Amino acid sequence: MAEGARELVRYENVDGVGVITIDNPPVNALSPGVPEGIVAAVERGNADPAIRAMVMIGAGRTFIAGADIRQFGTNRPPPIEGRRPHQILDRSEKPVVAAIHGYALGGGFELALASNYRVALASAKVGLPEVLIGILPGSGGTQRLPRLVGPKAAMEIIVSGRHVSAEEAHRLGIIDELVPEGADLRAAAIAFARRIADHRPLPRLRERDDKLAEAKADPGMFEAMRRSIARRARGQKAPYHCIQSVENACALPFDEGVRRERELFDELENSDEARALRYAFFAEREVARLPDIPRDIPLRPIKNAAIVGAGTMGGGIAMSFAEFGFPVRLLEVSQEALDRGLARIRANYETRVRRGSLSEAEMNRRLALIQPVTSYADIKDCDVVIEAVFERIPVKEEVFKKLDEVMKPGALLYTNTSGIDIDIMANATRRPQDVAGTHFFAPANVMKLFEVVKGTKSAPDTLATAMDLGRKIGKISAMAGNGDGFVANRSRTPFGTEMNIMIEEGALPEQIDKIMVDFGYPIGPFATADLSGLDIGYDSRQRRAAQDPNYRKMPIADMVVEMGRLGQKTGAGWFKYEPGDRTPHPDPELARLIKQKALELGIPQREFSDDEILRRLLFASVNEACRILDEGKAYRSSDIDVMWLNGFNFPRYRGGLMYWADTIGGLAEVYRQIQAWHQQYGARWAPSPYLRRLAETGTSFRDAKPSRPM
Ligand code: T1G
Repeated sequence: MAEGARELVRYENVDGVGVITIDNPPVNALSPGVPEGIVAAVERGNADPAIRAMVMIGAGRTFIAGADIRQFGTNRPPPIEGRRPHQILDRSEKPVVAAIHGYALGGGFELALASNYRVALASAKVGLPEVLIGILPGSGGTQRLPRLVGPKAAMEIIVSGRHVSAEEAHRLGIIDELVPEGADLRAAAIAFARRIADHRPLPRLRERDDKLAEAKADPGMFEAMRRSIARRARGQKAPYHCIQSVENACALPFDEGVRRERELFDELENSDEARALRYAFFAEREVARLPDIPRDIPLRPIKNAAIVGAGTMGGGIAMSFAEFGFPVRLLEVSQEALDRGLARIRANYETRVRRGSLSEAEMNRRLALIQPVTSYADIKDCDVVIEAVFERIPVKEEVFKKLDEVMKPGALLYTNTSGIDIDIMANATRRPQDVAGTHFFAPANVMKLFEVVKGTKSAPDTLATAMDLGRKIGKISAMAGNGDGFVANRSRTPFGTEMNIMIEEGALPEQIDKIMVDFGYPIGPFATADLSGLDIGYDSRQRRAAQDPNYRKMPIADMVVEMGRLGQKTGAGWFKYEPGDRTPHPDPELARLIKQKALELGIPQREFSDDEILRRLLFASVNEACRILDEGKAYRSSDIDVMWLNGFNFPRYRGGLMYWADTIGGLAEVYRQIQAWHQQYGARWAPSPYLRRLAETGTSFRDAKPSRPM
């Protein structure tokens, strides 16, 4: 090890137990030097006659979180077959105990599986999340886990990529001994190692085939799994390679299965989907970096919260806080509205309990954290309050005046507004520095995007605390500059404009929806509008038309609403719905009325190619995103991608709106097409100067530096 360089892998003899400590902050990833250190340490323990057993443990906050994802896509040297850590562990003559705290994920979990025993702290989690970054476990995980828990359970864990709690892993037989929270894991693992030091034969998963018999009894399990993931795995290869590799484990000798696993891995590492998913992974970490606020700025403590407004959004926000253990007071001045809000929350939980995705005990734990109140005096001591009342300026101003009178000094006053100028609420108080936007996306307890909006006077710690709060309630926080629609909704608005205009020009909702579902969206944009309710968009269009004489009306979209077709809630919107069934059905009667209206309006009708529809929708938003970046309302194009992935269900395996635009032949092509539509359609398609500059210099969004911080 170079002089002075920190030892990535330490080895020490603790009374005959060789303790191997991996020390590669922040998450003990298997970066270059770590696998080599592990191999050397295991071989050293085997060669040392004083050593009877070994313990492998992580320094810092976790075991090993997996291979170093940053190494993927680089032309790094291939592993030396036979000398890979999991293969050395397989050959160890002395028992190795993996001692797990924090996370054992990916390659880290695979090394634990290649160890003879596994002990874990009760709060630890294990998992094989490789599929989430477009690859598959490449160090024997698809061969060992099925031998430990059976192919069916293994496939579910590998194809979902989910984390498995130590308690569940212990039930499944993955963890041999649970170490109570707060106990000394290292000491417990050393004691365990002493107890089993002389047990022979050493348990090696490569030698266990009994659980694989499950596949003989149920050979259809692999096809069944392929069918069950078809919808959400559209366009992706990794989930299917995962299934194939588990199927290989049941059909091939162990070493052959490992060899095939490596081949399947090599096919995926540099696939478009793996590159895009790696990009998304790092973009969702980069988004937390605020260039103009110090990373170590002291945050305001938040031990409890208050929500003003028990409507759909207020209730969903309260559920987010309760899910992560925050006591939350839900304020509605009218008892009747409060009761309705609570009933909606309880109904939501009861549905999930019925479906088995939430235990009764967990539901009750969360309900106990939500305290309904009807007076502002009841929330005055809360550390943070989030206003979630009607999107009407006078109503919000009134709320913030009350909050200013009542809330303790230093309380954070956040608003969930989806587009009203934050400064209006801030200026209704004498403490604008404590005010910022915290914009949730419906349904608030489900969607991960948490848009933090900067008011002119928002203090840095007010903003930094909001970003941290989002993470603490399971969201992905992204900073947005103030302004109409902030960043996420503002970048999405042109998509909505173009979809409505293409309907006027002759496209049909079902045609546009199919193209976007084939592109990878879970449901199409018209079906999504039907789900949220068409009256919301209608009201907002009428408000804009009243404020702005140049606002382009959407006569056909308005016609649909004026016919009383509000979407699923009225059984018909852009599509028809059977009672109790959410499946959208094309409506020939509506198609006829649309055609008739378009003819009345004298709008020339024409056919559309799939590619034109896709580009009309997404290029419109790319152009608006460029305007946003040029105005300094977002720090990075990748932040906008994080918003589209977590706020609008943009298909993750395509990386994000801006990442996708980079990949379809360069921004010059995007710019050329937008210029053409500018000629054809006028002002709304005026190309952003930011886009023009990138196109002319051949710069991608990924390489572009933001025009200026917010
Ligand atoms: N490689 C490189 N950097 C990583 C990393 C990894 N595997 N995991 C985390 N980081 C960085 C991250 O970018 C951030 O950096 C910092 O660590 C803290 O992360 C052979 C091939 C472990 C649950 O997919 O899920 O093994 O921003 O903010 O919220 O079969 O990190 O500080 O500069 O996320 O506490 C499989 C990915 C790899 C796990 C912790 N493993 N990591 O969450 O911290 S493929 C994974 C996570 C593999 C084998 C295959 C999470 C976490 P920075 P963080 P966190």
